[in-house]
Amino acid sequence: MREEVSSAISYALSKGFQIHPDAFKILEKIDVKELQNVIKQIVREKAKQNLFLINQSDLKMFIESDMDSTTEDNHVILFDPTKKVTSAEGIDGFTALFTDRYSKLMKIMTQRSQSKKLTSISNITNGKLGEETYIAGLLMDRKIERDVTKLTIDDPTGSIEVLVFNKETQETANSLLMDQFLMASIASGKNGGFIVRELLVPDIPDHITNRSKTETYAVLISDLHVGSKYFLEKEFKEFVSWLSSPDPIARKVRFVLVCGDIVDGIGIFPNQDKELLLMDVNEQMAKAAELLDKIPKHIKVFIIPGNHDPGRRALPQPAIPEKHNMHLWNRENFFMLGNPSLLELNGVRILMFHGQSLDDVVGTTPGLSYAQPARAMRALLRTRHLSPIYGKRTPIAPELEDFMVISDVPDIYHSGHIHVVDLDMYKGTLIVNSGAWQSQTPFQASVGINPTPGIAVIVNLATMKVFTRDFTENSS
Ligand code: D5M
Ligand code: FE
Ligand code: ZN
Repeated sequence: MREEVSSAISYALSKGFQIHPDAFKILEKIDVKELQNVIKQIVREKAKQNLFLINQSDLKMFIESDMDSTTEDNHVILFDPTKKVTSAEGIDGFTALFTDRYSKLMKIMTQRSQSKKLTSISNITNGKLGEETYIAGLLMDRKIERDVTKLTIDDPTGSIEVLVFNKETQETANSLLMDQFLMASIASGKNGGFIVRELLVPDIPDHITNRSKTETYAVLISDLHVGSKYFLEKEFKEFVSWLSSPDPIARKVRFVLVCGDIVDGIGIFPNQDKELLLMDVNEQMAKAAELLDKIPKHIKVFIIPGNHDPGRRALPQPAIPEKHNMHLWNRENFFMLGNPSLLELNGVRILMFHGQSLDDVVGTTPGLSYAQPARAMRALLRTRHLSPIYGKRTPIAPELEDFMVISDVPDIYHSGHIHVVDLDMYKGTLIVNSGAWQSQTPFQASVGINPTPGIAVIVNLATMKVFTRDFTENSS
């Protein structure tokens, strides 16, 4: 008998278990590297049920060839910025970025009937204002005064200031995000100036969600922060071992999506070292790899970076560079992608974006808070852009193309960063903020952020039914 097999058996016996003779034959077939883990899982699960015999059926599901082959696990990477980022320098770069943002969003807007009445801003400022005229551009400035909101809108031909008096339209105007695309119908005011009659944002259309043909589950997580004193290692290990457990849902998981902040990083904020357990980013990455490595091979793992991970900080971010995490890059079932990325899993389109810009959305929009990140994500979906606000907290690279425009409507829109699990369904798109595996840090306490760590979000891709599983001690 192989050494690994006998040590796994000894473990089970030491916990008071018996092993059915038929089970022995199967033990030999289980991947040696996973055997110890498999036995520990079974022991734990069965002990909970007061059953102390390991039989054939307990082990069968761990043999690769016995995996339910009807559970499809097709994936297509539709967009990954890693090889596309170039970063032109200086003003020229930002001009190109904003011009591309305008034209990509204009293309989306032309699907609206009102777009037939569009005219360029230079036409208006030159005095050619018809009966019903629409303009479209990016919101460059907003002044909210007592009974008027003033918007400055730019298109490639010029810039215009327009006035909003109508109370309802003012509400829309006041909730717009800076630098976002919008369309406005305008008329001449009696005392001069241009009065807004209607404001339109790109938004997503109501749509029927794509579904997987088989009952396949995707698990959405983010913000591990490995290396931080506050990383919940025990809970995360519980989660990873659940993936190879006999739980019937776990048996149908084929995808794990990790939405950034894998490690805590070094020098991300002042005095961070006081909160670190591992002081070297490569040590942090190695530790993360060691933990993630225990995810069984039949599960595909997609990883994007966040603002704490090594590599470029400005958006869009290329994948975490290979030199920091050889182990993850070298595994066949691991996919290291950039931020944002778009995937298709069994036909279901999933947009992954760490969510850095949510700080700016929450910070500049009245009524939004860190307690409900899905509402801030909904606001971004309506702008059809992942990070419109320029010049606040979120660093944006001067790319020649704006990769942050949401051109394709996703079935699932997944972010993290806020460390609070929150779910929402908007016009057929499932919005998921997948929380964190780091408990509240002193900084978060000081700004009143109450994280909900240790929870995984699980989606049945066949039905779009979504639920959470809590891996913290006081649960279950
Ligand atoms: O972000 C963790 C949480 O902390 C998330 O809710 C955003 C919030 N955060 C991050 N930086 C700031 C600043 N500078 N002010 C206010 N709130 C912030 P993480 O990316 O994991 O550090
Ligand atoms: Fe984070
Ligand atoms: Zn973050």
